[in-house]
Amino acid sequence: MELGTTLTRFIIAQQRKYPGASGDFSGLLAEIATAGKVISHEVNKAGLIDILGYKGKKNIHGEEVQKLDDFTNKVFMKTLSHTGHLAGIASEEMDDIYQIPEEFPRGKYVFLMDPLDGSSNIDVNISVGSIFSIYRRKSSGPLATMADFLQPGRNQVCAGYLIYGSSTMLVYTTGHGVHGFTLDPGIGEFLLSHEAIQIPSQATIYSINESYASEWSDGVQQYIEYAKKGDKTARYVGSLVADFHRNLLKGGIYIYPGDKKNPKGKLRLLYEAAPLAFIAEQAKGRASDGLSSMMDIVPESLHQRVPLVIGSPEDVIQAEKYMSKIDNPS
Ligand code: AHM
Ligand code: MG
Repeated sequence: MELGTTLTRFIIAQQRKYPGASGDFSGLLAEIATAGKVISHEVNKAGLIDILGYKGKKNIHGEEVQKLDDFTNKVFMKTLSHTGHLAGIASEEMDDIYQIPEEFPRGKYVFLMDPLDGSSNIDVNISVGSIFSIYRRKSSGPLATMADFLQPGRNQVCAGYLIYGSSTMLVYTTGHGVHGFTLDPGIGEFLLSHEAIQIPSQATIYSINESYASEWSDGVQQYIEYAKKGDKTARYVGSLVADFHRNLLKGGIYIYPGDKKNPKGKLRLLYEAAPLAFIAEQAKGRASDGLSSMMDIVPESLHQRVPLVIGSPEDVIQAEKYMSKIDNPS
């Protein structure tokens, strides 16, 4: 479609193009976009938090100021609860499943999110993001069940992220390619800026926190040595959405491995790894935990952590070879 097309128009056109596609997403994506605008507006004022007050303090208007993690979580909950499309929500910021309140109709999907990924970077004006994932629920009773949420990434019907950077972008997939929209702050609309994104099959960037190198497995250590001896160069923001987004557009590999101290790594399967894996695969990239496809891992618990290797397919395959041959010889 023509660049500059609004998100709403694009979604309607996609629905017409794929007749089986559920119209439910129009409503949901529109509300996700609204939440993104509200959060973007708030994140852009982050430098004023000291001036306006921290959590527990009152701002100049005498209102309680929330931490941005809390704030973003609440924005999504409030914006999405009433849509009629969801039965429940799970979030990195909440211990348990949130059931859509009785006052609203309950729908056939569940929503999972990391409402503000990389939030430790916010004070120093580094890009942060929100990651989301949607599954069709398994159960049919009035309440969402844990089984509705503990589904392999392969079952996702939609995944995406918002990145609050030099501009705010919404990038999403419903299984028909990956599309990116940039917020035009002048008119308050997300406009199509990146249609059918495809990640380069191989690239020069590797992204990993090298300060943990002494804790890495031999396979990861040797892959990074190999990468450095070749033509690769390091780029690591320390904000997953920012690192992933750069690598998606320019090509590259992002690794957050398990290590001796934390065998499962740091990142969460359901809120971070699975949704980004869906996007990566739809952009012709690849994602795994080093051994198995990320999309096929069946979650055992809501906040489960998982090692993540994601990005340009040839680079990911190369890293997997090191990790499987050296760390798991059989
Ligand atoms: P968060 O969800 O608590 O923000 O943690 C996830 C973040 C990612 O954005 C980032 O890639 C990673 O933590 C950085 O971790 P580290 O400082 O260990 O490299
Ligand atoms: Mg996170």
